[in-house]
Amino acid sequence: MSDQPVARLADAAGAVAGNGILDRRLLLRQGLVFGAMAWLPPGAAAGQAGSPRVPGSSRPPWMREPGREFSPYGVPARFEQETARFPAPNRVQRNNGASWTPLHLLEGTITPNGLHFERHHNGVPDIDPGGHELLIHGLVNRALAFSVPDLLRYPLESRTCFIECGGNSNAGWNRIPSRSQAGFFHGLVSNSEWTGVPLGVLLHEAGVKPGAKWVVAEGADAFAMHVSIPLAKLQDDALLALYQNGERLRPENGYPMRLVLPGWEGVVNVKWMRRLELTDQPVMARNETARYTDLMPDGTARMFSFVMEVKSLITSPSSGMVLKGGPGLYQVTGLAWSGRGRIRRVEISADNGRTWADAELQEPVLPKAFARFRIPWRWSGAPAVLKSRATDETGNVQPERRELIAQRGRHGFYHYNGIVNWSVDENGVLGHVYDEVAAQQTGTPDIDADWD
Ligand SMILES: Nc1nc2c(c(=O)[nH]1)N[C@H]1C(S)=C(S)[C@@H](COP(=O)(O)O)O[C@H]1N2
Ligand SMILES: [Mo]
Repeated sequence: MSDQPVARLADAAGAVAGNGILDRRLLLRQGLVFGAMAWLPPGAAAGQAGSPRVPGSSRPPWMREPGREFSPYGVPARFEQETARFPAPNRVQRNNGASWTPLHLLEGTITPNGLHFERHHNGVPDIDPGGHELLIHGLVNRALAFSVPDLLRYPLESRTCFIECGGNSNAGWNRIPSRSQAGFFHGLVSNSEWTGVPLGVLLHEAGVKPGAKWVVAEGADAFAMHVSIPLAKLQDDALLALYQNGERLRPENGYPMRLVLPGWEGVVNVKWMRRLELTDQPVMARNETARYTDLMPDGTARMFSFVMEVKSLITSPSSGMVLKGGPGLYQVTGLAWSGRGRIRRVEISADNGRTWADAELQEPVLPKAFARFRIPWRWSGAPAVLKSRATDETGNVQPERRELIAQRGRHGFYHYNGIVNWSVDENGVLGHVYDEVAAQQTGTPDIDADWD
């Protein structure tokens, strides 16, 4: 490493937690040299270690002939093929399953549409919007049907929020730490700007009858997926989304229309929406009884646990990566989100939770949406354990895995939001570890990686 002078500067600026965690404000100053990616402080003399090579007389091939022509719809660079979803169909029925967002390969906070995670119970329907309508009926003054052109006449609104499957990260319940990369362990969550008609507007138009408390939402897929949703949520901040990050919804994510219920578990964000029936009680569908309930330590099952609790994940460096530059400065970055509102704080530890320091949160920090955090870290070359811990604006703090297990027992399957530990060995290789090997004593069988 050629960053000795800079490393001394950082030392002088002061570590703020054990094992090399540095003040987040150093990110805002210029002059830090991170790992292998060197950039020069302004005004630094050329020829210094780490300075960019001055382009010479030999031009690369792409400068010697005109580039290719325009294209109607862009695709990623051919060198980025590995930035892809990780699909895992069900062993029994191939159209049932999920594909994970490669969170560890992405930056910023918005998930590109082609990489939004997928969870289908019976495949992606090929819906012709010309032959599709949404029906609102049941306890309403007048039943209404809306085609796509009907809906597009309403004033549209946008909300940036995450959608997270209740089964996301459920390998965290296993006795043996998952070896998957961060996104393929925690990537049943994605974050988009959704645009559509606020549900409250459509319900108002239909006229809600007294006594209506629930709405049964049904999709137009071959599973006819349906769930019960409290009416109040639909009147609060729910959208009937038609657009995703500026373009019409992708078929995988609900084309031509889907429910978006900010902060609530994936399953109630019904895709390919065809029917909303207002009722006085829940319908007790498969996906709110046999699935998406939480077996508690006392043997009872928690139902209708809609809100996705506060959570965070270091996306880089993370499991499977290598600190290629050897000992020196690195940027620790990741995502935090909460179904209860804004992320207030993300703390980072490099010494397995003994000491913590606040990471920088990238503005704007939106409610019920991904927040990006960053902090500089000087890796000494010795083994380390990196953790991130998020707190939301309601004061809820992401629990350690052992705290989550103490609360919820060992029969959990959904709603895993425990703190994640990435280990770093003396070769700079990142892995996943649990704090306590003791959790192995219970004799509970491992959960197979699964989605419902
Ligand atoms: N109609 C329908 N809606 C559905 C599903 C489905 O299989 N059919 N899966 C649900 C589940 S379990 C999740 S986690 C989310 C996933 O949304 P996505 O595929 O856009 O990521 O959609 C929900 N809505
Ligand atoms: Mo889900």
